[in-house]
Amino acid sequence: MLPDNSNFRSGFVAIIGRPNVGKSTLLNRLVGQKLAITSNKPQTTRNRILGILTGDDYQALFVDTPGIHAAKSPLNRFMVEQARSACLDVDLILWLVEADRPVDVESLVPKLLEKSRAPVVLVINKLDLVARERLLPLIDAYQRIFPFAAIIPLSALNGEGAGALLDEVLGHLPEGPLYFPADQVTDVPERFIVAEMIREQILHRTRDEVPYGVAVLVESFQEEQMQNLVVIEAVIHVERDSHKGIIIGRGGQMLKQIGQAARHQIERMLGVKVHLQLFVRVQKNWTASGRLLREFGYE
Ligand SMILES: Nc1nc2c(ncn2[C@@H]2O[C@H](COP(=O)(O)OP(=O)(O)OP(=O)(O)O)[C@@H](O)[C@H]2O)c(=O)[nH]1
Ligand SMILES: [Mg+2]
Repeated sequence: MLPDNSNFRSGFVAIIGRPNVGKSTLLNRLVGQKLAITSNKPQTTRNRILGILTGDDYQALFVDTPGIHAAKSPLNRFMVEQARSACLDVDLILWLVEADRPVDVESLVPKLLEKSRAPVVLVINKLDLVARERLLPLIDAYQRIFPFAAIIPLSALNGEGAGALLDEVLGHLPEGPLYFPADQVTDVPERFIVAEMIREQILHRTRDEVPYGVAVLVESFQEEQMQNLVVIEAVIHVERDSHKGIIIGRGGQMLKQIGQAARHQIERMLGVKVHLQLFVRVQKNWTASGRLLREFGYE
């Protein structure tokens, strides 16, 4: 007999908010696996990233997005457009804000929310950073600016409150099909996550304008099944000669550290040994070049 699927619920849930509020940390927490890279620098995420959570009677499709900000460069405009378009045609929007920041009256987010028909849950993240008594006035202030379906404080970092958010999300999913096989966690290719894991290590180790001018492309990905090994070659593209010097470091030390740390992450994800070779190339002003943006996957 076929299982009775009439009560199966599924739907898309966009995670939006300003840069650095913890959207990608939340996506990884909800899915229970590292799909999106995170860092303490704003504008870490550049693309939409789907995270799939499947239960016995539901499939929630979470969409992590780049932080919404006043974008000037073509790369930044691409990023904000990714977030904007993610809010269309979803069943629910999670607007993430930080518990340790005042209500941002200048925020571009409410304007975006007004255009969407989906209900909005306000998620007040980084609960671990504030005393409880600071929460009530914040909730009160947010309630004045938008009619939220719910307001949920949590810590994406330590997981406190994540269960309550999941319950709330499931309550908003309409009846729907299993969109993806139950064991699939994302729709982005492994190659993309590999490139992102390399970029993440650069974000963690560089500062000023260097991390913002980095793009990573995996040029080759060869599985050597006999040896249970994957051989990966990737190119780190930078905007200036001086940035190339910083990323390579004295005697190649910086590049070596980036490669080692990224390799550990990639091995964890793939479950096999990885041989990772990194190259650094200068592409002057690629963040403003339509052709290079397309080539690097930002179109
Ligand atoms: N203390 C604390 N830090 C958090 C929490 N959630 C995220 N962070 C930190 O906040 C920083 C930003 O997290 P991300 O998940 O990269 O933020 P994001 O919103 O995806 O940022 P963009 O991709 O740049 O828009 C990282 O240093 C995280 O470790 C939390 O609940 N508590
Ligand atoms: Mg992010």
